Amino acid sequence: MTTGASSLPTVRSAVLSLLRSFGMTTIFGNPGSTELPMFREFPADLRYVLGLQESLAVGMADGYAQATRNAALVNLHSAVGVGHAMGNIFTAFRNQTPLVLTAGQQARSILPFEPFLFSVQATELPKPYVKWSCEPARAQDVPAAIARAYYVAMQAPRGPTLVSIPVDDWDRNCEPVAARKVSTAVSGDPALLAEISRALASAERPVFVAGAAVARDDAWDELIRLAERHNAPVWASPHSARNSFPEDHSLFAGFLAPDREKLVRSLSGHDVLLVLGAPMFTYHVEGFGPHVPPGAQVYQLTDDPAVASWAPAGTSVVTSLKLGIGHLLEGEMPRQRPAPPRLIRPPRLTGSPLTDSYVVQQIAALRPKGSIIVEEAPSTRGPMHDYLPIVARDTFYTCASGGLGHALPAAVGIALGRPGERVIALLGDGSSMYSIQGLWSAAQLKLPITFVIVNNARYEALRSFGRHFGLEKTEGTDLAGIDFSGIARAQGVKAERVSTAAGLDQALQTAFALNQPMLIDAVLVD
Ligand SMILES: Cc1ncc(C[n+]2csc(CCOP(=O)(O)OP(=O)(O)O)c2C)c(N)n1
Ligand SMILES: [Mg+2]
Repeated sequence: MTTGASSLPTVRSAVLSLLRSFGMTTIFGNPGSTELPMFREFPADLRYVLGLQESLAVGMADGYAQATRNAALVNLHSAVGVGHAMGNIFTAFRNQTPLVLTAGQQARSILPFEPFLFSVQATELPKPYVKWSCEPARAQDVPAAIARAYYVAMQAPRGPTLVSIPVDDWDRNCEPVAARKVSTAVSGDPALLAEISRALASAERPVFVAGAAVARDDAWDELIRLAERHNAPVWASPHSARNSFPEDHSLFAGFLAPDREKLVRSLSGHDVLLVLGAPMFTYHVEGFGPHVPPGAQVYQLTDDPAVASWAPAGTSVVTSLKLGIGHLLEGEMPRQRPAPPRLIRPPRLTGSPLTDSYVVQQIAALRPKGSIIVEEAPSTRGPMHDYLPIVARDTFYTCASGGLGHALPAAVGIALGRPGERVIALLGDGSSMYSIQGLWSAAQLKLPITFVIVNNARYEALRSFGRHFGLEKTEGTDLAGIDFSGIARAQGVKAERVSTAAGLDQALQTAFALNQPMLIDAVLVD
């Protein structure tokens, strides 16, 4: 029964074999002394993707995990690495992206002496933005901790987990841990789902609001079928981080504002409101009065029990969206209803002067079919809704948190996760600077990403918020004097600065034909 220690695997080989079983063979990170033994004799079937700061490693892993619908592994360096990563850990938590984070810890025997790089409360540091964290009591327990971290990260609501690993653990021996099948889907209460089916069937004017969980759960086709069956307009939920319904579909109603009064106005006149895979609701500004149209029957399907618990109105069912919508598709057929009015799109622009609206209009016109937009250009989001409709499944990503510094590295991760597909990172000049060194990773990995900088030489979103709060002048919002082409070229990325419509069109065509990254610095008129 008992085998000699030498015939047992090392912690390292037990963890690597788990990673292979979980399909986590791409590892994102920024290494340090306390992690080096993790990758002694780094195996050829694994790939280490270097981020030039930990926030980049987490952002890339987030994009990769979302693109592949599997947890990604991120290797962080002790307390300082977790600290640098924290902004994008917060975003991954809000995005519900499954990540297994490992953080290096000093050797167990010197921990009483507060050594260099010691992480004092390693498991507390990333809370509350990890779902679970652990520093195993013994080296032998590290593989089981990694397995648990993976299963927890993958269970809805998905999100990051962290294992703190003392540096001397990797070369110890342990019992191997076998990967298991652990279910991640949750099937909602059939009686409640039947009640929603009946309410939908007898509604006069139902309306749907769709959020990111529809896309995360790959329920794109199911939602189209449900909307068509009920002739129900579909709104995108406020600040949705994914695309859940084709924006060129006759039933697409538009984007709900993250503002209570405006949102209720948009939904008024409907007798049944069904919120699918979104919180009810994400607000960005204070508002008052009812959260939902008075008198409407309100229902919500969500994969997140917390979101169900704080919804201000109606009946909430905790369920995987694919299963939940699938159930609703089996319900009674509704009565005949007239088609809702079609969304009216604004007229085409000429490009003189060069505005953010023209930039996104031309991206829409010239981009390869099926290309993926990764957005972090705050004041361009409105123009994007008007001029750059997202029409195919899984072709739009942004952060759900509001934290800048995510999209640039996420674009790198998405491009890695979806090889051969065109990725377009639409970035504000300010936003791009939070993680600009991700351009280096794109160049090294030769990824077909087009980075478009919407260069208005300012933090425009904050200027407009300043007006909302009645400020006469908003301090700290001027960004003049940044040479984005120079920054890109210095990191090995081809770049062009454009300030006319013709220059932009030409640069977009060049960039979309390239099988490597290119940055376009689109300088707008004031
Ligand atoms: C990490 C982080 N810091 C600060 C902010 C506040 N913030 C929101 S929008 C914005 C300006 C972004 O500027 P830019 O990318 O140039 O876009 P623009 O507003 O000009 O469209 C800032 C600083 C934030 N959201 N996240
Ligand atoms: Mg700007």
